[in-house]
Amino acid sequence: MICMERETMQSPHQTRRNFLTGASAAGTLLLASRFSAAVAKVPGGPILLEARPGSAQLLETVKNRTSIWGFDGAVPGPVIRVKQGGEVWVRLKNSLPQPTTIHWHGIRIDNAMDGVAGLTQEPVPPGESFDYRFTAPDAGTFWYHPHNRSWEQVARGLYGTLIVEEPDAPDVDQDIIAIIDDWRLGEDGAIDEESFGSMRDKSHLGRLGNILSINGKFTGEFGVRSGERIRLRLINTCNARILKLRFEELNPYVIAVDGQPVTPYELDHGLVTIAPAQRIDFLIDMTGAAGATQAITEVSQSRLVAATFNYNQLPALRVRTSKLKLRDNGLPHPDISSARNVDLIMTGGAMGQADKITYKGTSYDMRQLVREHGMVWAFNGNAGMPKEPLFSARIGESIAVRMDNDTRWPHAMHFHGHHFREAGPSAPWHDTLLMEAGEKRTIYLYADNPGKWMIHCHMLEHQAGGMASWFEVKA
Ligand SMILES: [Cu+2]
Repeated sequence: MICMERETMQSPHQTRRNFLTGASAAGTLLLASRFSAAVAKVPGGPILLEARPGSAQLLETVKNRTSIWGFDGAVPGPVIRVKQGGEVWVRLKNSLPQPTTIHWHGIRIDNAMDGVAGLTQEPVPPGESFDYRFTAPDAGTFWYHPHNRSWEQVARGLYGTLIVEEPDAPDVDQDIIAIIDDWRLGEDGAIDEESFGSMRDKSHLGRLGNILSINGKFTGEFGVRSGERIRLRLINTCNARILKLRFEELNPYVIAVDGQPVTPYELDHGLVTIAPAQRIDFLIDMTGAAGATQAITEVSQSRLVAATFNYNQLPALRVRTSKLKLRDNGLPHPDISSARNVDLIMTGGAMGQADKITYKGTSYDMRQLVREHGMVWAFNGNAGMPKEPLFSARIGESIAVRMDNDTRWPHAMHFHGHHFREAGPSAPWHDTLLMEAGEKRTIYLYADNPGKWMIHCHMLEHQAGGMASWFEVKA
């Protein structure tokens, strides 16, 4: 039994004033197409992506730009687009002061290209390069980020969007990406580096920021015309914050979850929850009047404007009446009736019950483990990447993972290389599933991608604090 003071949603750095500073709506008009620099490409060769220091204007009221790490020095990094079934070829150059990798989140990828340091590749040392080359089987919204010290590297701004385009482009007027992140900044705009990897963050809710950003800016403003149909791709790149967004006066349809199409549905009271690493694609018919403004607010902490849609003065277009359903990616379904059961029991964390936890083959009581190794969570009684996989599957085997969140905290469970679903005819595919405190959920996975695949909590401090394992799919 470990007792720590319960984390409130307010960290010491997280005053309301600070938070509001980051969310004021006044700002320059940004069009979707201007969000990201074009990718640098060698003709007939790879896209060049350099992980390096840069800066971003994250605070509206402070002149200081924030020193960040970003792909091509920017946050977010360049948008990478590829046609479904097409090849992504990226040459990562590491100009950071520490080793790094790129993980292509949600892509059912060739194992050697999955970018997990220590499992699928050695991390790329400073000054060196690594080629990622793979095909993207599923159309949808994905993202990329390092998988080495991700609790620090993602928090410093290393991430970007990977869009796999449908062969027949959906009939929309604008395709808007909204990457939402939170940052822990000081009054001068500098990233709070002292608290990286702090035991308090690890054992509680993870590193929550005091500033929101949308597409690397303190405000997201989108110009629209009345009657337009918009595809909005929301991506949560926060280390740990579960975003709760409310669409004010907007009527969005969810059309995809974690990159995979769903039968379109409306939001309940315009509210949506997006856990770290999750993506949701929306279809929105913009029915406001010319000159109007509509907003998306973030309500997990206080009511903050996350994005605004500013209607221009052009005459309204006729609003489309048709529903838009994206074409299914045709993922092979797990066989629920014959699936083999595997248990995944999460324990630990502040106020968690855990008798003994094994770490690198040695058994510890929890206080000792925290003190000596900074580990505080376990899957099936084991903290950190174990030598043996959580399970081993044959290709073509269906696995039922019975997840039991026996902790006082939520977790965003991510499986690599595969999508999975719960039972039920309309259960969506996921690559990341939010498990509330005390919740039990069974997910079904069809093992069809050979290799060693990580399973972890995508609250990156929880991952660093022990919530990491792997499974193997054997040919
Ligand atoms: Cu977690």
